[in-house]
Amino acid sequence: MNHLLSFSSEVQEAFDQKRPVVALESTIISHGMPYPQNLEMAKEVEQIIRDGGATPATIAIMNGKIKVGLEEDELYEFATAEDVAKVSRRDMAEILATGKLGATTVATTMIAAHLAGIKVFVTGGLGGVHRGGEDSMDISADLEEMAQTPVTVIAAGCKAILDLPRTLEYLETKGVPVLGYQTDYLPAFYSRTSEYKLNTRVESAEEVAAIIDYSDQLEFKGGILVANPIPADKEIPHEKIDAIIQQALKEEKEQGIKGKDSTPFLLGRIVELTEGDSLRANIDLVYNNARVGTEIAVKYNER
Ligand code: PSU
Ligand code: MN
Repeated sequence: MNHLLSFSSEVQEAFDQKRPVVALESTIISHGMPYPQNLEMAKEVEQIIRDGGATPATIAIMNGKIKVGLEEDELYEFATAEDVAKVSRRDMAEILATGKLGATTVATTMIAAHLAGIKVFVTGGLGGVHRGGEDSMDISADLEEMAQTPVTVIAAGCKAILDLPRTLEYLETKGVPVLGYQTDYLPAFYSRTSEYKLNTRVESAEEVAAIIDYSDQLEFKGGILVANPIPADKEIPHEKIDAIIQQALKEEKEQGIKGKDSTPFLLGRIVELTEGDSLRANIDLVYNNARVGTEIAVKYNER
């Protein structure tokens, strides 16, 4: 094992007993949701994974180590501390070297999961090509990570703040399978569906586990995206959320917000503009992804 990794006792025990482990990210806690809902979400998502028969491993950077599995007081720290860095691939070595607190994005959670030998990772939404990305070149490092790190990510598609068709094109170019989980269309995070048709539809966790297994056998270095729609009774209809997203994007432009601050700003504004409805939907879709991701991890572990 890589010496930078530090396992919680729960995760260590799961590894020792060869039981399935599911990775979780920490940027969603520190930068994706407000306190106290972020802490409640972080604890509940772990419990859903345990209830499904796997072990949760929330990943974060502390004191020059990559923590794989956080204790409850550490979850609290990441949910409340003001000075937590948002750590993507670019930042990872620096934050380890300086011993700062770092919340891992999809990209760095994948890197850590791969070092630890964890194959399945549950989150909310994947980063992607930002709207206007053809000029700004703002393309999340998450996409490049999907191209080069063999971890399966369960997400509710990509946030509608992004350019969905360009994000799909990017993933296709990089050879990343996008599996619609019981859907033919790319889910649009807060809404169940978008107009963008996917190449592959899967019906069950077994099917996903088989695809991961064959990807391993091919020695592919890239990951797999499982696009799992938000439950019907929890979604925010397109018509409603689209206008709010436009408003948030307009304010972002006016305030000159760019780079790594873009995603947290937009998410936060959308929560305010929907008076918390988007936060509720965001939490519900994470729970739904945790149920599906746990089943996938269990089935993969049985192979
Ligand atoms: N989607 C969410 N909440 C989040 C993020 C995405 O619903 O908090 C975070 C993830 O950690 C993702 C990151 O990896 O935003 C992408 O940021 P950027 O676009 O700067 O790469
Ligand atoms: Mn970016």
